[in-house]
This record gives sequence, C-alpha cells and structure tokens, in this order.
Amino acid sequence: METYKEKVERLFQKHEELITRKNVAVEGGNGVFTRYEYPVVTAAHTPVFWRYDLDEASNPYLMERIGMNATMNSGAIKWNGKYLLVVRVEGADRKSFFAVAESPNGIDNFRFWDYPVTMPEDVVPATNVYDMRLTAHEDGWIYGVFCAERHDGNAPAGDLSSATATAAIARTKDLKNWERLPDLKTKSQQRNVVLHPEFVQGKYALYTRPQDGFIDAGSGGGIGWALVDDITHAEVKEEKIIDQRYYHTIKEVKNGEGPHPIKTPKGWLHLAHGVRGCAAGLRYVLYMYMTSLDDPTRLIATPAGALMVPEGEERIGDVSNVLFTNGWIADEDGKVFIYYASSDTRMHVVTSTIDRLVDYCMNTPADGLSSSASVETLKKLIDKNLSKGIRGQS
Ligand code: M1P
Repeated sequence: METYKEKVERLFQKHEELITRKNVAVEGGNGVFTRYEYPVVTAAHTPVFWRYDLDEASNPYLMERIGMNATMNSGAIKWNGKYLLVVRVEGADRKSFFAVAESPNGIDNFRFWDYPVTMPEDVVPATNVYDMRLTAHEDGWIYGVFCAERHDGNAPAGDLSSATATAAIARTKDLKNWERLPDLKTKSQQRNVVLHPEFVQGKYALYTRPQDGFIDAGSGGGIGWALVDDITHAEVKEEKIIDQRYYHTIKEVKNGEGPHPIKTPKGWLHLAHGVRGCAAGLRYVLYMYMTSLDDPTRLIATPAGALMVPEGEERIGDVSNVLFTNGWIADEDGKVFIYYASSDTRMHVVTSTIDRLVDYCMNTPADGLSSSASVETLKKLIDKNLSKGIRGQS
C-alpha cells in the first residue's frame, strides 16, 4: 500500500509534469497570430503546498484544504529576462488575489512564486481585487492598476449582490513589495482602467471605462482617456471617449482596454475586449485598434470585428463564451506574447509580431456598420484577386 510520503511525492510529481509540459504551436493559423495547444496557467498549476496541508497528523486523508478555482485575467511584464504574469487567482471561496507566475520562454513552464502578493488595502478595504494591468512607467515605478470591488452600501437590505467597482492603484520596484496608493477618484464606477506608460503633456494618462453600475457600461460610451496630475492622489476631472461603442458590432454592449498599448513607429498598438449580447448571454472577444503617436487619443486604425474569439474548450468555463486580456509582452526582437483568459477559467498565450499586428490593424478594413457596406468591402477584395486571375483553380 502507498505510504503517506509516497502519496505526497506523487502529488508533487504530477504537478511538476504539468508545469514542465512543453507547449506546442498549433500549425495553420490565420497569419496574424499563432495559437498554442495547452493553456499556460490553470488552477492545477498553483503550488501543491498552497492547496494541501502536507502533514499526516493534521491531514491524514491528504485532502485539499484550500481549493483554487481559476487562474485568469493576468497582467504581464518581462522582468530580469523572465516572462512574468501577475495572475488573478480565484480561490474556491470566490475571492481573487494576485500571484506571480514566471516562465523562461513565455509559452510554457510557468511556475508560481512561493507566496501570493500581499496587497495593502486602501482606507476602505475591498472585498475582492482583480484584473491587474502592469505598466513600467517612465517615472521609474512599475504600477499595477486593478479593480477593487466592494458591496454597494446603498443597496436595499437583503441585496447581497450589488457592488461597486473602483480602480485601485499600487506600485512596486520588485513585484514583491507593493505600495498602495489611494483609489482613483472618478464620477462613475470604473473597471478596466490602464496606465499609459509615458507622460502626456507632463501628466499621467489613464485609459478608463466609465460605467453606469457595477455591470452596466450603459451611457459610458466606450474606452475613455483622462490626464491625472498626481498619481499619488489620482483624480479624473475630465474624461473623453477615444474608442466608442457602436450598434451591431462586437463591442456593442461594453468594451475595455486590455494591457497598456505598445509603442510602434506607426502608432500606439492597442488590444481590448469587446462585448455583445446574444441568446447565450454576453460574448467577450478581443479586438485591436491604433492611435497616433502625436496624439494618443486619435484613432488611426480600427480593424473591423474581432482579433480573437473563444474557440473549442475556450468557450466553456465558469463564465462561458469569454476571452479577456490584460497582459502582453513585446520582446526586443518584435515578437509579441498575448496572454488571455478563456471563460474566466484558465490562461493561454498566442504569439505574433509587432509588424504583423500593425499590418493587421492598418490593412483590415474598418467596420462599415451595415450589411451592404460589408458586402461592398468584400467585393473590393474579390475584384482585386479575380482581376489578377487568382481564384485557386488551375
Ligand atoms: O466575466 C467576464 C469579465 O467581466 C468583467 O469585464 P467587464 O468589466 O468588461 O464586463 C470583469 O469582471 C472581468 O474580470 C471578467 O473576466
């Protein structure tokens, strides 16, 4: 019969096999990005010593004591030559927290640091924190901007679901010790707030997502932009919408900035999520756009539709039919690692390059906002190909 020690060893061995499994590029993509066969971080990637009490005296049945439910919406940064994700880990108790997982190559071998992040609280403690966007700002700090959720104090008695979403701000120099700054002051609730990496007009610049309530973006209009004088007492005084939502598009109901944009010679490259409603509920997809280097609020490329939609097992999870991103890494050689979560359950990666993504943004036709406009756009491409005799038949 297997001894307790052997059972523990087996747990560690299975875990090691999972986290060291080589990831495999999926052949035959669409030319824009390459998918990979396996998720990069799952709940099972969390360390065995987080989940089990490994002492036979106090846990004779070797049961999981602290369950981990999901690993999702992760901020990303290249740090000392390693690819780091600040993962939103969700415990079985539904509370999310941040934990760093590190990989030598960005596509597999993600291993969690021993301890999760101890994030200091603001004056009013949050019930739940999630979806950190990391920004190595030109001021020398690494900022983490994330959502702090609290029960809505104005909710009627007995309503234990109404909540408020606020942008929380913290900063660090080593991703271990975090200084919490006061939460962002805004007129409306906010989620998906992202810090731009450079000063603009001498100020900190934020991408915002004004919303009517905790869930409803409603009159919020889309992805906003605000300049902030002092990040240590950040307040949005004026906010303008830079990436608007439109009827019958992939971002009809909501949208939100992903990670901070990447600077390229042709403009700022943005990655975001768009949400539409359907009979199956809300559908979250990823899309891109570009803004001008001279004026980061001016759109210069708006490719129609989604860059990525949930496929296969990505479509199923705790909140099905969702892709969400808040982290990407651009390597010095132009390779880009896009980290995204599927169905609020697990983390994946796709790879591309800055050149390909800029090409995608600049040369994918914009949304004409009607079926007839889409047909005219399609006919132009067909004409171009057929006029050259290219139709795939000999
Ligand atoms: O469940 C899907 C996503 O819903 C929210 O995103 P948004 O604010 O755009 O609706 C967030 O709670 C996000 O964490 C979650 O993945």
